[in-house]
Amino acid sequence: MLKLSDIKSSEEELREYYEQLRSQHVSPLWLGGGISLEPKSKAIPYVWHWRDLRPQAMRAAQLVGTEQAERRVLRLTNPELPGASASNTLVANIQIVMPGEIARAHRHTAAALRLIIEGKGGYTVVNGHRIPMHPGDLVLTPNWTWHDHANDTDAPMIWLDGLDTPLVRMLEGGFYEEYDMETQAVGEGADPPPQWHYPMSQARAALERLAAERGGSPANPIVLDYTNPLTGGPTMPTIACQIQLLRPGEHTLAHRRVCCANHHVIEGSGYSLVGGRRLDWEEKDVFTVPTWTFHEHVNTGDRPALLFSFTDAPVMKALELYREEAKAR
Ligand code: GTQ
Repeated sequence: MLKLSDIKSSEEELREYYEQLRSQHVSPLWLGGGISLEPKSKAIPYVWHWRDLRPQAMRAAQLVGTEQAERRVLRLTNPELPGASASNTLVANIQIVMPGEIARAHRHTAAALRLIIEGKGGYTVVNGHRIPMHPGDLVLTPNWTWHDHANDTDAPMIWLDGLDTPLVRMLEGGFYEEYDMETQAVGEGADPPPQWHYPMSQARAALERLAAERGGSPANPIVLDYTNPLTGGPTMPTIACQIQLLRPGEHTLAHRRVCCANHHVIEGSGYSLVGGRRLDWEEKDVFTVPTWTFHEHVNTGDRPALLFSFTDAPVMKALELYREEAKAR
């Protein structure tokens, strides 16, 4: 019988063997590339400032029409991600539609959300329903819903797009289809379906109610999940949305979760400590928190700060990969 101690191979033998394996498209696991001890994102914590983004969005509107650009969108690209997305599985993009413009109708299996940043109220048509878009509103166009955007006001409409395109690409599950007309016909009268429209006025009222009940303690953050009223679950199967109110001076406890998160500052100013980096933010900035990275938020202003965020937590939970933990103090 062959004993372990009898196994002796020369460097030359090994080199030859590995070379053969390579040519046969086979790889020995013992050389690495196996299982990690814990999640470690390639993405880094990063903030994009509105003072930089807004002028570039306006410039895009001067340079490129919505006939040329099916979607006039600027992608926020994490400095360490080659795939040009803000975070590992989710993009965070800025889209601009100028007065009188439309973004023509299409659908895709990637799910999308819009958090309205600026404008006087254009609209998105989702499967024939007209959904209004006011600053702070959350508008959803889930997997395979037809959607076109329009601006019938006299001011630019700018919003944050969140999509799961990197995830769908990785899963190789992407389909896309153009509508046979530029825009969808809109049904009359009916209220927008509530599972696609989460008005800012409701979110604000709910947060203020919660803040009044809770008073002030760091262990009791004022944070709400947006829930789909038809299912009671997260907004979409792949993307969860939250809104958090930070009281003036509030400094949240550091914690980390297995999910990537993109944040948008609806209002207020402060900073977040994310994996040892300090991200200073002001109104309308966007910042990204990679998976399994400790983070804490600080409101340095003299009024409440409102943070919107979207994450891939529903995916992690469905696959039983989700964990969270507070930082030991
Ligand atoms: O509005 O349909 O940011 O299809 C990227 C792809 C937005 C959209 C994006 C899209 C859209």
